[in-house]
Amino acid sequence: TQGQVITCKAAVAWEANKPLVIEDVQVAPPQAGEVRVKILFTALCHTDAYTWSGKDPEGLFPCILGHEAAGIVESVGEGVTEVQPGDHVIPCYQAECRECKFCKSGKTNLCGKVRAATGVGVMMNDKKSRFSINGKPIYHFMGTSTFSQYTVVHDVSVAKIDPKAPLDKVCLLGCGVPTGLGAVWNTAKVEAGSIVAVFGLGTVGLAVAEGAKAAGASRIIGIDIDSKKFDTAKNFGVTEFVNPKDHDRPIQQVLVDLTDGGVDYSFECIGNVSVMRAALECCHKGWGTSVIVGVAASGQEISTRPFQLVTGRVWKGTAFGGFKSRSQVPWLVDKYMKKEIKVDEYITHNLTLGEINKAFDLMHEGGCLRCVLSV
Ligand code: NAD
Ligand code: AHE
Ligand code: ZN
Repeated sequence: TQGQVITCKAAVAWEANKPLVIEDVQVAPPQAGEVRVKILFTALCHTDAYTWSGKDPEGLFPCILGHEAAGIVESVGEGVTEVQPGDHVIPCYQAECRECKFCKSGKTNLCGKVRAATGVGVMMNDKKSRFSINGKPIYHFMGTSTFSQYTVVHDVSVAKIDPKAPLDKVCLLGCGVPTGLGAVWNTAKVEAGSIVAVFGLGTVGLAVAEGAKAAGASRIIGIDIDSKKFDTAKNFGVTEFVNPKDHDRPIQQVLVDLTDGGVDYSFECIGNVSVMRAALECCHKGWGTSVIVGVAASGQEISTRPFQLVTGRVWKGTAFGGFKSRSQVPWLVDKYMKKEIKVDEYITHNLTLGEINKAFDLMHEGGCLRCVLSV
């Protein structure tokens, strides 16, 4: 297949909110600096649903969504040195080139090398897509497009992992779990003894709880409007549960009272701008830090009284938990293999690519954390 166009099945999002359609898609060979990957397993993340909904200003249609996956390198383009056919890999929507201003800064995991292309659904080389259906181009998504049996990614956007790792599990290390763990370990740098509040107990919020427990947090308060979430959340380290629906006061006041003045760290893992405000305002005066993890729709804005910041609260955000993708995803895989982090526990459903619309429906059900599709 090397050097040839591959025709394979992919789930195409033709239009916002219209069911995805399994199509025969032509996948062009990788060009210089590109890698063609056979995707074996992909999970769905809330961000896929967000872009599909049409609320993502970077959402382009028709496209192939998907960014939490694992597979095997099929072929590589000219000049690719770090992976070769047969390598087991995890695509990384947050690239790491190790050469750009961002990578060299040591201050961020964001990478500037291919971001301009991935934001407009094409590859960097020729600003074109490698996907087409009978000659009609189909856009890439997040530089990953994993809802396809084959995809083409930039070489800076692929992490080579231990071939012994089960791909049907470690696909989750492409997004949600690292995001939550890293928000705690890299972005907030939670210290032992801290009081932590987690808003939203989906996969990302539960991974925050897991990370906070590992960091030695003394209290981990989980906040969700779905009380059924608490039972599961306990297994990930949540020690107390608050449902905003059980209170008639603003949730930030409830939390400030529960914690003698506020929490040390809070994390918004929903994508709701009014919850982002509450998450900031439930922080302790003088030092409380709030991390925005959730992705909010186009046009949404955050607000608070500047006095909240003047009096020492800190507002931060995180992308992929601040992890440097190519360097640290393999390390996360190793941690999973050593049973130092959970992954299996976040997988509540297993379906096939052909059942992807059912998988999107499941995301709106309380009982679903991650659904892994065999591709
Ligand atoms: P999810 O839908 O599984 O979880 C969201 C949880 O929030 C659910 O349990 C839901 O009941 C709860 N919730 C909804 N409204 C609420 C409210 N008003 N108050 C309290 N709880 C509420 O989603 P997920 O896959 O865990 O992703 C969470 C968010 O993180 C999404 O916005 C996603 O786009 C974003 N995300 C960001 C990054 C990043 O790098 N920054 C990475 C992955 C995901
Ligand atoms: N196109 C979206 C951006 C959404 C966003 O913030 N994405 C996160 C990852 S979410 C993974 O589930 C991210 O990494 N952002 C940094 C980046 O470079 O995109 C919008 O709303 O405009
Ligand atoms: Zn994601």
